[in-house]
Amino acid sequence: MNKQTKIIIGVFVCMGVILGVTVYMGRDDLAVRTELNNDAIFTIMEEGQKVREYTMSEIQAMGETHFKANLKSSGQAAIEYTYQGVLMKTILENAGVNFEGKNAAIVTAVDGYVVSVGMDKLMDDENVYLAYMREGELIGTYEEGGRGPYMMIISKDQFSQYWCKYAYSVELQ
Ligand SMILES: Nc1nc2c(c(=O)[nH]1)N[C@H]1C(S)=C(S)[C@@H](COP(=O)(O)O)O[C@H]1N2
Ligand SMILES: [Mo]
Repeated sequence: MNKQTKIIIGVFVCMGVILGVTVYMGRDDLAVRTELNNDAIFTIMEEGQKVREYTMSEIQAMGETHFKANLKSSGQAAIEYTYQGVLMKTILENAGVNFEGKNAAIVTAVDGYVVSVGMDKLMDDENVYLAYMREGELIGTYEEGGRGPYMMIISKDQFSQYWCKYAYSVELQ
């Protein structure tokens, strides 16, 4: 084997090792990301107290639906996306909170954004959802540059300013 052949083989071996390491690390990342998303907690409050905490698979099991909604970011045309999530009222009912005499659902986000959704909208069978997937992909955490892991969507709204990205809790008031 001459020197040139040895160098060429050496280069290929190095490339193979680098590729292997990259793929291995990428797979690790994906596992961690999937776990972080599934571990993502959504909290139900009542009278200022935590009453339930749900993981993504617990929420999913309550009755996942596909629905369409128009995302209208400022300065851009509306885009219709298909989302996956569960009706917000279903989650509240599952937690067993009291709906009587309540006027609105208050949804709170990690960036301090707070949205109030009136009972008429909340009780609609096809309007207010807690979503975690868009076009078949996880919405993603704030840290990942996503809009979730949970996002409250008012699908019948023409504009999306009253949606709540990075939503972490809900309470009836
Ligand atoms: N937590 C949180 N939710 C939010 C906002 C926000 O700043 N923080 N902005 C609102 C606005 S103005 C819009 S248009 C939609 C979509 O925001 P995006 O354009 O950043 O996707 O999210 C809404 N929900
Ligand atoms: Mo907006």
